[in-house]
Amino acid sequence: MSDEVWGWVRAAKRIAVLTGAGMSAESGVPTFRDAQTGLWAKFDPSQLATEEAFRAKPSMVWDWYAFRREMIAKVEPNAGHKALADFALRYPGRLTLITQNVDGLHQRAGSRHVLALHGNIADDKWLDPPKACCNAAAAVAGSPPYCERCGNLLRPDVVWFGEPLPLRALAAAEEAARACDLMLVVGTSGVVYPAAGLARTSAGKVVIVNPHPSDLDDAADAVLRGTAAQLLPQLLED
Ligand code: BV8
Repeated sequence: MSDEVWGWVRAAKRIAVLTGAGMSAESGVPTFRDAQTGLWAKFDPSQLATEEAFRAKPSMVWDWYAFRREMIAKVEPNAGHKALADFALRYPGRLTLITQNVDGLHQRAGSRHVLALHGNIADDKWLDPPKACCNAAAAVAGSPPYCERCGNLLRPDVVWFGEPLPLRALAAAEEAARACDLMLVVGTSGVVYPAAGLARTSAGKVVIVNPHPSDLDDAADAVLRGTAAQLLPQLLED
């Protein structure tokens, strides 16, 4: 661990952290771009994580999310997730955690007020604006479940490509980027926007934690070639 970066963390009053799928890799959640095991390896993201795909093939897309949900339910947060949660507990108000991940592992590690830019895979919502008859608890079981009266479908409460991010979370993330004096960018390839753009609008120094090159390396003041579970405990220890 470079002493210089370690010094930046010590000195930072406001730290913003942006995480991606690599944050959960050591918990056993395949990343999106990881060729061998990557969920996307068989499918182009735009094939599955879009409203069009869901309307065209609702059961295929629903089953893909059901598969991911089952896998995520079996894994545990790793030492990287825990180091971020512990740091925030030790230094209230000093760290803003922004994630692209829908797996909920930051929250399960004890992180609070997580800005989940792309939603949460564990939650459902109605595909079309719900009518008086649409009661999720009474939805007919199926792939996906649906409203018996009007046929409205339940869908995962995640942000699909081409859909806007949750406004409050995005605004809070942009504010955190503008106000930070250090941004840790952990486990992201930096190709999906507007999330990746936060690293380019960071007012603070940008430190990347990633074992491999990413699209944001050019925006970094330091690049740490290592993993989230290895490096975050070292970076955030007192
Ligand atoms: C929108 C939820 C507008 C669903 C996801 C500007 C330029 C270009 C394109 C665009 C642009 N602006 C918008 C776009 C279009 C699009 C986009 O970005 N396309 C990309 C593909 C080019 N963006 C959108 O569509 C966004 N919406 O723009 O709406 C709008 C506005 C108003 C009104 C209407 C519309 C919505 C984007 C969100 C899509 N949803 N997820 C689901 O999960 O099913 S994105 C999803 O993919 C993830 O959430 C994540 O964001 C992304 C995957 O990226 P990463 O997390 O970085 O993962 P990846 O596998 O790629 O990389 C892992 C990294 O970890 C690697 O670098 C690896 O080396 C590293 N690693 C591996 N192991 C470890 C590790 N690091 C540390 N430790 C380890 N152990």
